[in-house]
Amino acid sequence: DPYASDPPRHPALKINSLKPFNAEPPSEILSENFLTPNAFFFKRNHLPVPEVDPERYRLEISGEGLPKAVSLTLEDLKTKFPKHTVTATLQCAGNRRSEMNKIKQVKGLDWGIAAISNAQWGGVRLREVLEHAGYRHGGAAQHVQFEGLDKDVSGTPYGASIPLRKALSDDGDMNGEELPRDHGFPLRAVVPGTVGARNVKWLGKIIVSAEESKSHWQQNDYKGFSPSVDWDTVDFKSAPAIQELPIQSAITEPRDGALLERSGEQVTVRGYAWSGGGREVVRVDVSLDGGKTWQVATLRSGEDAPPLGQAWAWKLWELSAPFPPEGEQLDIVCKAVDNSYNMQPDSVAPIWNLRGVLSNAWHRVRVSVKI
Ligand code: MTE
Ligand code: MO
Repeated sequence: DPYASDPPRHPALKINSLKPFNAEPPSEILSENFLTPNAFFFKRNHLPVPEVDPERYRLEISGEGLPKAVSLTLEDLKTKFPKHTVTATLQCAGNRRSEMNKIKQVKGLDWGIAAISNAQWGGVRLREVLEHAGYRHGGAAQHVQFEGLDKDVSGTPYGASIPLRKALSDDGDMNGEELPRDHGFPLRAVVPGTVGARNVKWLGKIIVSAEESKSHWQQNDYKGFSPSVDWDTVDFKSAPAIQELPIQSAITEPRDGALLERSGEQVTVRGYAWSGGGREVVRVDVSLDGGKTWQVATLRSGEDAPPLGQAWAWKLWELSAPFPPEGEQLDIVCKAVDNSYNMQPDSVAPIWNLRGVLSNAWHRVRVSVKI
């Protein structure tokens, strides 16, 4: 069993697939912590978790614009470069796929609303590593390809790439703890504002290139299509690889189907909101009546206001309001707005796509109210 040496995991995680291991935390955990504790951070593995000996680990860097291939040890990375930290939210392209599945079957893991988490990552800047390796601008280089140390049965590693100009940072710790095995020990690429899939874990190779990664996940997966495209007509070459993700928000509390006590109290709704590409969430609207009337939620960001275009971390939000005077049901809805005034679409069907990615419609939960 190639998965026999996978690490132990927290029993509270909701498992979507055991081998490879894919799991999300209970949604309340997300809104309880600005920084998601590592044990609860969602886990998305395509392959077995590799066992990497930190003593023998090497990061190999090569390609376009580099005078020669360079190989760095963990010690090199820790001693030759300044340490940087960045708080960045990671979201899988397939977060909330289960809502698309309800419209029409899609292919992929049936994620709920918690294939998203937030961490403070500590490590070295990719740009500084490339400069150390002697990278010179001006050639044909357009992309930075990443290769993981996790391999399928044919020996093909997980791979992805990002545009060269996005090449910002890669990292060695997570929330101040050693990077856990599930999250890429000993080194992963952290690409703030960019879809989870490009944040390559167990990073073994960096290749500066005129071309995108040739990997299956860059070329024939993680792309968006029209609702009219099906598996007979899909042409993966016709769509760009997902990099930045669209504006997103969801309700973490109460849960769909919950029973709330009226007892003269207020109803409290909590959730998360985040946008890709460093765009900052500036507002979250919440409705208790299915979208007829709206109230503005309070945003709780864990940090000082980020510089323009560098809002990498999510915002948690909360709305406390009196129960509507009548009714035994609340139809709670949320939608977020980012600083480009991008907003979420109101329903799932018009954004449905065969891979179930980019699922960011208004999030709705229906709860019962006990008189
Ligand atoms: N990197 C490697 N080497 N192998 C993988 O399977 N999965 C990707 C990305 N990096 C993956 C990888 C995907 S699709 C996502 S969403 C994120 O890692 C998940 O990161 P996490 O498990 O730390 O939450
Ligand atoms: Mo993902």
